[in-house]
Amino acid sequence: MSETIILADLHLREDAPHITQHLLALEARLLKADALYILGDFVEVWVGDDAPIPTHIQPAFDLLKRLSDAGVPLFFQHGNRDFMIGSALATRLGFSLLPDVYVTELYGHRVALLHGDTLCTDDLPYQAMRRKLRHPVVRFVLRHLPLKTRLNLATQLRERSKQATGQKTDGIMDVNNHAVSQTMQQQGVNVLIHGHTHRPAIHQETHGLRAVLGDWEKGAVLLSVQSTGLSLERIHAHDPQQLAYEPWPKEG
Ligand SMILES: [Mn+2]
Repeated sequence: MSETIILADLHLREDAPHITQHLLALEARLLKADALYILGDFVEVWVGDDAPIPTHIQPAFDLLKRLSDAGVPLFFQHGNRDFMIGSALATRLGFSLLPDVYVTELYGHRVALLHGDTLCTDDLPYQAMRRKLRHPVVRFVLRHLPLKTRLNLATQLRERSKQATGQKTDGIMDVNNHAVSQTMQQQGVNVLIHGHTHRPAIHQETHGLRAVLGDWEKGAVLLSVQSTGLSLERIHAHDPQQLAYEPWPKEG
């Protein structure tokens, strides 16, 4: 079986070695994949390619390097946690950095890939902060701050985000239906794949399918894209469980 594997939201971090293990357990399957796409928030925090990689997540990066060395095409999209991942790391590990919205053709079907935070338009304070942090001038300044300052800033931002998230309703933190329709129409696709919300599912939308990845707390969550359709799976201790399956929508 030929498949392209898509994942997101591992939130790899020093105090969660089990997540690194979920990824390492997938190595044999990933080596056989046509390509691997990571749709952001691969790591919980990233303050720059010059920062030391924590011991417990280093093996995850070593795995990416082994995959690219073996010739598996690797693609990476920024999430809100790891938007500081840069071309230095991309070169070191052998992955391509994709733009925030990326349209590609998989097995003859056009699909749009994105992290997903830009679809959560009901969360106005988040969107305002995102615009500030992603501004080219701000990013330039951030990149040139001393490592220690960047680490302190990252801790503060995470604390603020945790507090804010606790006060928001479920609906506000999910995608906005209008933003989904608009993105699918603008990109001319009937399949949209994203992460960020940690609500794994495949939805039937007005313009086609929306596949949502999940976090990795209870096992690896991946979308296997095949010539026949899309399979959303959770894999824990080598035991795969299919969460959802949909054939490709008819081209219309
Ligand atoms: Mn996210």
